[in-house]
Amino acid sequence: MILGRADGTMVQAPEPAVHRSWPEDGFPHGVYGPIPDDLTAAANEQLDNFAEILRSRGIRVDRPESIDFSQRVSTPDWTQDSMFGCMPPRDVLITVGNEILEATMCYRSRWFEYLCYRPLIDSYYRADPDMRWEAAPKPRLTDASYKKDFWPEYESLDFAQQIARVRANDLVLTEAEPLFDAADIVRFGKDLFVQLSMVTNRSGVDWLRRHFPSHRVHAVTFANAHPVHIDATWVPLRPGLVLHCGEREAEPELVEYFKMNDWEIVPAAPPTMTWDGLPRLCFCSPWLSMNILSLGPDTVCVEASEVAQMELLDKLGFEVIPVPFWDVATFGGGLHCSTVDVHREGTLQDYFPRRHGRF
Ligand code: DAV
Repeated sequence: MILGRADGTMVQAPEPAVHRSWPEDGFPHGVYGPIPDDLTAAANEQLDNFAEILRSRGIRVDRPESIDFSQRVSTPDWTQDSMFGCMPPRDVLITVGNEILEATMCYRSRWFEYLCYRPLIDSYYRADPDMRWEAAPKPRLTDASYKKDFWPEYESLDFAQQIARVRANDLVLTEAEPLFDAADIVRFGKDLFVQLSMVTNRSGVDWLRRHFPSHRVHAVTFANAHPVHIDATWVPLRPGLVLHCGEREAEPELVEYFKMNDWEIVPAAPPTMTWDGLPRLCFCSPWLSMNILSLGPDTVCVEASEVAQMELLDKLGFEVIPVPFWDVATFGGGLHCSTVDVHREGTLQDYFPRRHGRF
């Protein structure tokens, strides 16, 4: 596995795709800078502890290299006043079969994030002559890739109006070029489900469909007003069992596709974490409670204070490994976000022999 690092992570400078505002913590909209040292140290302690837990299970754990994320970066098309960090490798990389693919990303602050992982990818590539190393087309990210003045308009809508926009994928990104984050993709063997979101557009899904011709690539949406990454919404547990954030309703056609292929859809337990209890400067939701890391069909890592979630998984027959992790949320996610599985045992399976509608 690759496991991220908290070092040097920034509240990133404003840019069209990102709206951050934490006035009570010293970061009102427009103010950017390093996340305070005490938060970084607490997150690194939990990350290091997680690394030890994984290693004690015989898993090799590799870590990326932080670079100076406070630096201004530019391409011929734009300049961005800061980068972000390298805690959530899941956003940037996906392993499919013998391939590691670098996602396009759509934040200018994350355009260069792949560099943190290049030393590792390079070492895997040299060690394994069968490995494929791919990078999706680097996007231009000019102003044409973003809807102008999106955020104030979108925030003025009510929930039902926002969900209608989510279902239509009429969000901050335009279709000027393919854009996706790797964490909007979830693998179920031959089927790859890709969430259309604030960071993934239809052109991105189309690119993935053409890139993985031996897989079935499906665009999906959920009733989440701020969709960013699918891994706190629709989480495979083992063949035939998927964990669903019930608050974020799935499309009926997706539900039917799973049911007719004999999958059981289990609603996740309500999080123990509350919106008010989230750590400072956190841009994720309490549903990181279901952002679990699967070590295999019988074993899952779950955040240690998410008792209801652990009990649910225990009842479903899993060995549950509790891992304290909420201090990491500020840096971009939970146990799944912070990891990328580089190598797993097993072969490609088709878990969905029956077709339904567009699936
Ligand atoms: O609250 O749904 C999920 C993961 C972010 N990387 C959320 C965020």
